Amino acid sequence: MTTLRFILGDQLTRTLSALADADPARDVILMAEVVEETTYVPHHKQKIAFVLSAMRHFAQALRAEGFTVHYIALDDAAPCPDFTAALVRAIGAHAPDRVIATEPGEWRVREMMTAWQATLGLPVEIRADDRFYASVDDFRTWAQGKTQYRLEYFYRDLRRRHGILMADGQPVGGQWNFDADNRKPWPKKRSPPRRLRFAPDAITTDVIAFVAQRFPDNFGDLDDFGWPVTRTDARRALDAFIAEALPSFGDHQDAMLRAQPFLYHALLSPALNAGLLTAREVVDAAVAAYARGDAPINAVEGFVRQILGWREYVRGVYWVRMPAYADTNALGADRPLPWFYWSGETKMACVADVVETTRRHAYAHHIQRLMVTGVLGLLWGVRPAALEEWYLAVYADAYEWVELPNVHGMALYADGGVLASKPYAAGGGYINRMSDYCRGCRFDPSKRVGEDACPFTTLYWDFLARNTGALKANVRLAMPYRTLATMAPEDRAAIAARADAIRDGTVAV
Ligand code: FAD
Ligand code: DLZ
Ligand code: SF4
Repeated sequence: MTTLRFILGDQLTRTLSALADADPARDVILMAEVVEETTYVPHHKQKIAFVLSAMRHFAQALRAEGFTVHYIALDDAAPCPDFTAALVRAIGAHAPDRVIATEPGEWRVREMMTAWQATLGLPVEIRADDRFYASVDDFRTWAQGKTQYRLEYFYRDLRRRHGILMADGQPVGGQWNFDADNRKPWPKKRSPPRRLRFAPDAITTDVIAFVAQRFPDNFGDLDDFGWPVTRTDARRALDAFIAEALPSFGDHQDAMLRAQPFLYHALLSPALNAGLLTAREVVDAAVAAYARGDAPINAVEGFVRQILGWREYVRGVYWVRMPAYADTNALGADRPLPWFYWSGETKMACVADVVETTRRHAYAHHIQRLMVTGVLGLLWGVRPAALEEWYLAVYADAYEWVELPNVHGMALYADGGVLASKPYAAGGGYINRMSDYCRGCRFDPSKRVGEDACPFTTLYWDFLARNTGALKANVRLAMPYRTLATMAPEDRAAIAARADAIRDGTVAV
């Protein structure tokens, strides 16, 4: 009896459920580079190169174990349009008795998978993706009856359930959350540490050349490609992060520095989301560093919270709320995405830097994604789907299960508060406090009107004014609404006029 096991590009984990009982003597493994996956959004060139190279390396490792791998490459004479066509082709070649797959990371692909059994005419078993601490059913049970979900309680439940950073039923260090210690700006004169990057090997070099030729007009550079594309290199990246960056991860988690995107961040999300690392081994490595006394609690708790907390939480929100989640637009935002998100041509020093970093590395760290390009989209009133497409395209770690809740819920508040208790809206003052961007910018973060007023600051006050109906009752926004109420009508009119001019392009920003 031959079983065909279909492994997708973000399922490159040897312990994946679809491979759990795989037998090299009988089974065939299918992997397919397909047109639809490489084009359903205009992916960054590095994202495509990362996924294809990691897939090719994973196939090579399976073959070395003795498996038959049916690998369809995009540069084959006859590439496949989509996953279903790849499956049809492999079924024709190997006449399997059944197909086994692991549930995918995107609603779009799940719809496709659900149709397979009927269209292919043979049994298709879709197994749960057990690479997460919480199953979708666990999250559903936790979320039952709640109209708003809050990370903190979900995270505490997972800490207790899995005994992570717990001692005698209490959180290690005496508190659940060390966020208050983790908001330090970057210290003057400190240089960021050198970070481990990986030179492309022969497979990656081939893929990079192919991507450059096949996707010449896609956003992004390939020159600085340095992502780990094998499990061995991903483990090296994890070890290097734990040794060199984790101890200071907490302190400067929210800091931003011009032309320095990595700071003490892990740079592990592409490897984690593609399956080269598991969440458990990353969390275990951080907790072990704490146990050895190699990293302080604020760093380790802050890091664990990102993975055991946020990563699990956004996945739960995605699967429990989709497909309706993507269609909500609580603030009625309807503006197109400003062109400078792609071109980087803007006088706003912060935005120009984040777009440039994104272009060079298919990466920006969390606060850059949230408080620069995310908040600007919120304040500008960009239509959620337009900003979501940008985020899904430009980051090497972007799959819809993780991108959508972060953009739709966290950055844009388009879900009306399911994920966040208030919009992350902020004027230029926040960026000025947490970065060195404003020092080299032609705008002044403290000004809301006038030629040199910071667009973030103008748009922030305009955002509050425009959304008074939807937001004024939110107690967490009481203070800014009180300030807004003290502004003279002519000041408010001047803010609204400048905000309109910024959005319409009459004033160049
Ligand atoms: P670190 O800052 O070092 O954090 C460690 C790990 O924690 C990350 O590798 C990641 O796995 C996890 N993590 C941290 N924050 C989050 C979060 N909010 N949601 C889920 N996991 C988290 N992350 C993605 O993996 N893919 C995305 O498409 C994505 N889109 C985002 C869009 C927006 C608007 C925002 C605000 C955040 C987004 N994030 C996304 C979350 C976060 O920005 C990235 O996970 C992080 O920047 C990856 O870099 P790192 O590995 O250096 O992370
Ligand atoms: C992101 C991506 C890209 C660019 N290309 C492929 C591909 O050719 N083949 C493949 O199996 N997966 C690819 N992926 C990842 C898929 O988009 C991802 O597996 C699905 O969206 C499900 O999460
Ligand atoms: Fe960004 Fe405003 Fe600061 Fe310029 S002044 S860097 S636009 S926050």
